[in-house]
Amino acid sequence: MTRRFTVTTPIFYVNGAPHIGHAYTSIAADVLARFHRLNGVDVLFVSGTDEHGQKVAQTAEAKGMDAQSYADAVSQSFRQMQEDMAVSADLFVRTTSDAHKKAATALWERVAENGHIYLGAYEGWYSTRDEAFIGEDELVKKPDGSFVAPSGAPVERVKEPSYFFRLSDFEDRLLKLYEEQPDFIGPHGPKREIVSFVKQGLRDLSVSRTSFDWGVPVPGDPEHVMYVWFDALANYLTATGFPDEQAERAGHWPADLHIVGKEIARFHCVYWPAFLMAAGLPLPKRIFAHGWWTVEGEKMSKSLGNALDPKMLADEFGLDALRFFLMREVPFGGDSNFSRRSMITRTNVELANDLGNLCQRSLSQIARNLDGILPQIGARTEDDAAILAVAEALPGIVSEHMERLALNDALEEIWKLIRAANSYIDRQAPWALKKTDTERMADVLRVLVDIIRTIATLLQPFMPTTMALMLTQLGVEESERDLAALKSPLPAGRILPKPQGLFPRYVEAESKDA
Ligand code: ME8
Repeated sequence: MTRRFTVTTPIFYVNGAPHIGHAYTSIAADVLARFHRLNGVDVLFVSGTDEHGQKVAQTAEAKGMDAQSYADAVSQSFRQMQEDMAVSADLFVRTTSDAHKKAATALWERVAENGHIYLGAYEGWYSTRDEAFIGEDELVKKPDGSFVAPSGAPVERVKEPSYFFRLSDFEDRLLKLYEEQPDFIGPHGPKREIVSFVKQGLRDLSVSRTSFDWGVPVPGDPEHVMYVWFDALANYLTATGFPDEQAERAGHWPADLHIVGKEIARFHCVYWPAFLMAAGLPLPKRIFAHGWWTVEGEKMSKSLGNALDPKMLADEFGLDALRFFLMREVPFGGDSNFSRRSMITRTNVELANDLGNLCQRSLSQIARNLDGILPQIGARTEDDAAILAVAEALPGIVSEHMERLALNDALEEIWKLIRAANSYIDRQAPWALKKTDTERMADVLRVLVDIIRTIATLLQPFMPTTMALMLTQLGVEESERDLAALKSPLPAGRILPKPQGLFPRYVEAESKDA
C-alpha cells in the first residue's frame, strides 16, 4: 500500500495580516509535503485559518466590521500569502465553515458522551491575546505592580458559567504517552517544558465561554460557545472528513505531523491528545514545535511596526531565495533572527556563486562546445567515480535528515556536493580539455550534468520554481523529476535549451547607484 503522510500547520488567527512567521511555518510544512510527494508518498497537507474567539471578535468590532466579513477578508489574505510563497497545501480549513462546525460539534459530543465534560463556573484570569486561561500561579508581576500572562500579554478577570473538560483525569495517561512515544513531542526543549508542566499537576480546563457568541455553539446549550482552542484543534479532524468514517480522506487520520510554533506547544501536546483520548480517537504521531523568528534582533510586533511582509521580501530577493534562506538559516526547531545582511550573503554566496555558477559553468560549455547536445556517459576516472558515488548516496542521506525534520542538515549535505562539484570542475578544467582532449571534456560535462540533476531533484521541495527551470535546462522531462527517476540515467543526445542564469546576485541599492 502507498505510504501516507499527513502534515499540518497551525490554523492562523485572522486578527492581523500574515507575516514572515506564518510564512515560515507554512514553507517548512510545504518542504516536507513536497519531499514526501517526490518519494511517491500519498500526502495530505493541511493549513487554514482560526476565525472564532474573543480576539477575532474584538478586532472585527474595532474595525467596525461584522466578524464574518472580517474573517472572510483576512482568511483570504492568508491563502494569498501561501499562494505567493508557493505553499502547496491540499486543503485550507476555515473554522467558520459548516464542515468544521460539524466536526467540532461531533468531537464535543463524543467527549461529553464519554463523561469528560461537566458544567461549572469559571472565575479567574483570561488573556485574549493568547486566547488562554491563566492560572493565578502563572501570573507574572510587572514592576508597576500589575499582572500579565507569562507571554507578557494583558490579562482580565473573567467570571462566567462554563463547561469544563476533566483534564486532571488525563495526567497519568499523558505522561505515559510521552514516555512510551519519545518522538511524540519534538524537539527536546519544548518537550522538557511540557513534561514538567504536566508533572506539576493538571487542572480541569474551561472549554466554553458565555460572555460573547463568536464561536461554535455548544451542543444542547447554545448560550455557550466552545472555547476557541477546542474549536481550533478540531480543525485537524475536519481536514480528514470527521466524523464521516467513509470520507475520502478519512484514512489520513491520525496525522503524522503537526508543525507548530513553540508558544502553542501546550495546546497541541497536552490539551489536544487529552481531547482525543477522551473522545476515543487515535492520536497524531508527532508534534514538532519550532522556534521563533525575530527581525534584526527585535520581536515582531504591531507596536514596533516591524512585522516583515513575506511578499515584499520575495519580490525583492526572489521567492526561492527567501524560501531557501528561511530553511537554511536555522536548525528547524531553534529560534532565529532575520537580518538583511545574512539574507544578502546567503543569496550571493550560496545561491549565486555556489549553485548558480556551477550550473551556468557546466551548461554554457555544453551549449558552446557540444552544440547543446547531452553527451553520453563516458569512461570514468577515479575522480569521476568518487564524486558520482557521493551524488548516488545523497538521496538516501537527505531522506534520513528529512525524516528527522533536520531540514537544514539536508541542505548542508546538498551543499557539500555543490562545493565538491565546484572543486571538481576547477580540477578537471573542461575549458582547457577543449583544446587537448574533447572526448574527455564531454565525459567531464556529462558527470557534471548527472551531479547537478541529483542536486536539482533534491532541492525541488525547497526551491520549486527555480529547480523546475534548472531541471528543464538539464533536459530532464517532467516525468523524470522524482527520487525514483534518479536511478535511470538521462539518454544521451537530448538537446538542452540555452542555459540562463537562475540566481542573480543581489546588488544593494547604494552600489547599484554607484
Ligand atoms: O496561535 N516566528 O495562531 P497565530 C516563527 N490560531 N513562527 C511564527 C512567528 C514567529 N515570529 N509568529 C507566528 C494561533 N508564527 C492559533 C493556532 S492551531 C489549532 C491554532 C507561526 O495566528 C507559528 O507557527 O497566532 C505560530 O505557532 C503560529 O504562526 C501562530 O499563529
